[in-house]
Amino acid sequence: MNDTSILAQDGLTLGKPLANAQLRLEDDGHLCATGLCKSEFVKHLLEVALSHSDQVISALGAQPIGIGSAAGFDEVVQRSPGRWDIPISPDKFGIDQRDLPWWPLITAVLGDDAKHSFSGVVYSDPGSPAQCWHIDSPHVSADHLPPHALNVMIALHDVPLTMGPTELATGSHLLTNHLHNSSLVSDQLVYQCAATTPEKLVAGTQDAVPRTVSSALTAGSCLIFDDRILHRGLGNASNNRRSMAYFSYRQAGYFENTHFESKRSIFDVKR
Ligand SMILES: O=C(O)CCC(=O)C(=O)O
Repeated sequence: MNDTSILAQDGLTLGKPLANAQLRLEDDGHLCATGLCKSEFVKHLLEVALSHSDQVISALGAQPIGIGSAAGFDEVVQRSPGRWDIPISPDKFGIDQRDLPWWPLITAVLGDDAKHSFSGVVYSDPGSPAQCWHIDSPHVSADHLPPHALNVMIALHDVPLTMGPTELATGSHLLTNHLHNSSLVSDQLVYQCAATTPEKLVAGTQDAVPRTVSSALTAGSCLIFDDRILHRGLGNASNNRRSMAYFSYRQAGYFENTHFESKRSIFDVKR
């Protein structure tokens, strides 16, 4: 899969779209790059994601698994009921990250020495509920800094609203700073907590409640967002599994890991 010609439409590699994307990330904290990935590439990602997920879920078998990063395994985390996060490395996906269509944006924002931190597939079962609002990692300074981490979520098939795309609170990356706003608690922002809502971010201030957006996605479209933005996966009311691949990146000097905290493997009990 090192043939770059099948990876991307021109999208973010050209001057103006890249600059626009950077501005969107700064102001809104997210953007949707419609149809960024070519269909052969999406098909390849979906095949790897489905076959790897089947292996992991079958190896998990009847072992109990809770909700959240600390209650999961190295190979699988249940992010919310029926929403499964299965890490898959770029090697396993068979790709070189420098060839990926969003890489120019990642380096423009996080620096030329940006690092890959995680990748995989997050899929939601039919009937699974919406998540609680959350951020993926907390701010690191009371002053607003550029993002320390970015996520790219790729629709591996068309995702209509009934299938529950990701919902984002526009501009909320500017409002989730618990080091600046003492009414916010870092753990309540990162770990899904029903009390964390877009309204809560502006309670007692003159700021407007951030506008929430979720839209149907076509296969190959990418949601790219700041790790600090308030977001959630919506409920899957369809009869089909919803699969999104993801690639997460960090600044070279940023090491926190609230994403995969468990230190056990699904294979431990079988050894
Ligand atoms: O499933 C989604 O759309 C988002 C998942 C997510 O934000 C998470 O599990 O942290």
